[in-house]
Amino acid sequence: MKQVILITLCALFSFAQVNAQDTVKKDKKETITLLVEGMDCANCVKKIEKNIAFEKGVTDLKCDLATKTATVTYRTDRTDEAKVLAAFKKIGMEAKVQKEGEAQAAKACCGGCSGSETGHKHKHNH
Ligand SMILES: [Cu+2]
Repeated sequence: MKQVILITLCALFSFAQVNAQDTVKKDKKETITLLVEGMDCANCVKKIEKNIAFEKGVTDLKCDLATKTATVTYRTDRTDEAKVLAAFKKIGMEAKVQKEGEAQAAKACCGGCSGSETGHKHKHNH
């Protein structure tokens, strides 16, 4: 009888362990496309890449200057959408989640701007 209990306990224990490992291993990733107001030249892109790419939980980042969008991939167990948006705010940029099919008409304030800051004024300081 004692042995049966021991085996049962053993089975239960290993089952619990497998379960625990499963939750640790899970790394769910989410990719969101953000429309970033104020991302209007190469300097802005650099600024985003330097800051957002190193945010906790962010695993991938792609900026598209032409559409003013940033595609961010993050681990859902480390961060969330609100935190990613807050990170943009921290560097002085307003980001909005862009829903699928809501493609934004590309409209750069200064087409061809290389970030030299000559000849035009940005709304923000780099
Ligand atoms: Cu700029």
